[in-house]
Amino acid sequence: MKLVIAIVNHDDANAVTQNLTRHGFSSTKLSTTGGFLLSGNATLLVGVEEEKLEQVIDLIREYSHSRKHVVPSIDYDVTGMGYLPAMPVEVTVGGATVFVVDVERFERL
Ligand code: 2BA
Repeated sequence: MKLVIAIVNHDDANAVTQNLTRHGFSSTKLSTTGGFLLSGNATLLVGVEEEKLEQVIDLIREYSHSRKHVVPSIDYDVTGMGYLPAMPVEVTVGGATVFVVDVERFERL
């Protein structure tokens, strides 16, 4: 068995989980925060048999969309006067960041 850990945009999370459910996959959604943008995203946990792993990843891919975010940035003023405003930086987020790990043991107790 594998555990898929998928970080997706908060706005895509319900579409991903609903379509996983529709195809017979259980999932758990956690509310998380990205370390760079410090904005909310969602982390999905999906336990799946190895032969169905690619189907799960395909569904996550299908329902996760990439987005562009503009991040304000600041420059340090070398004259020592402090921080200066600088050009905003555009970053592309997602569709999904996916980790797949082996599950040593799975039980429903
Ligand atoms: P954030 O950490 O908020 O990052 C959002 C986006 O900012 C990233 O999109 C990437 O385009 C950019 N970014 C992140 N760190 C950067 C840096 N040090 N310098 C320049 N740009 C940077 P994604 O790569 O699609 O990542 C989306 C979210 O997935 C991340 O949100 C984070 O929550 C998670 N993530 C990505 N890579 C990860 C990793 N190696 N380990 C754990 N979580 C990860």
